[in-house]
Amino acid sequence: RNIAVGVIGTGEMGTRHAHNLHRLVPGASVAGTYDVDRDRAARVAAECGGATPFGDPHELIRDPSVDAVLIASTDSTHAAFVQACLDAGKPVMCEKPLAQTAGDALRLVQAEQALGRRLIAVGLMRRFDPQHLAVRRVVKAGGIGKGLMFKGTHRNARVPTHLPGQVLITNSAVHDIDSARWLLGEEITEVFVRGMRTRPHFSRETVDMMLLQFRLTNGGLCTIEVTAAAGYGYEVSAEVVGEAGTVITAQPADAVIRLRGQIAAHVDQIWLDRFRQAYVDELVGWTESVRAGTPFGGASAWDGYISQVVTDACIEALNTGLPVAVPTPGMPDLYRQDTLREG
Ligand code: ISE
Repeated sequence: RNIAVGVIGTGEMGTRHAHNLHRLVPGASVAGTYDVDRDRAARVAAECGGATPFGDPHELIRDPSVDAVLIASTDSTHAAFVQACLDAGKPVMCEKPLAQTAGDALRLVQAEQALGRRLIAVGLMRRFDPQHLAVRRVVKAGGIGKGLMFKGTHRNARVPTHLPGQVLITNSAVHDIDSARWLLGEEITEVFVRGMRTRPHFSRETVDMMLLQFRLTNGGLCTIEVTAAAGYGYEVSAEVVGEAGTVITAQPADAVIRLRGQIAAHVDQIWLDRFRQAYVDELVGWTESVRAGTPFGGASAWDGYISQVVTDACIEALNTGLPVAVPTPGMPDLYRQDTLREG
């Protein structure tokens, strides 16, 4: 059965998802698009086999030609669109973050529980990245012994002149928070965050470089660097330090050049390139789960909610300068199926 997807938000990310659904995901198609910029929505619809451009996102969600919905609009609009999909009883893939606060994310988890069906998938695509999956496999197999520490780096090339610290946390660090939980299989119990503005011409509220430190349920530790203005390129790494050894994501460059006393390799400039394959695999996994009526193998609404609980605590830690305890609510039965995709 073909899965016809309605795409809400056709900026850079939504356009990529639409193109992937149309060109690279077997058994999927784009049924319709919506964007605040109508021309952009119409252009993407035309590029995706003559899909219908909608003037109203709620009409798109309710339209009988739409089997499932993908949300890639502005972060602050996510939660309301996800709720509308639940109201319509339609599966939804929501780009991260699921909501802006833990309270809003919890309402979605509760609504999903009331339905008794897992309709929400969250686009934390690193769970589908081949390098991250390879690290996860090594940790799971127990080869490096008990996982003790997660070390992450997350660098963005583009230099923003206005980037409030809380946006760096909810929009960027949310990925590293998810990686730490997913790779170690532990919850975060305490956070400590320090940030800085790296250039004097950035706006006063900008915090474009951050160090986040966490404690985990098993007593383990995490240390994460998030940089928004790295300049040289886009790079993410995830390392697990175990009792007996360590494992880190390989850098995915195609070739390493040795020349004139230097070793050189290509560095991607943006996440759409670095995670090209992960975005495709994520949608393959999602549309397969929609077709089969089985839970998505990536991040669930529960994962989206817990990452929001942690980002709330990180924002408080950044603003107060103090360590902040993070609640670890018990996972409801609905989310108990094994959501770990072993690749
Ligand atoms: C962006 O929204 C993403 O999701 C990227 O994966 C992340 O690396 C970047 O920092 C975010 O701004």
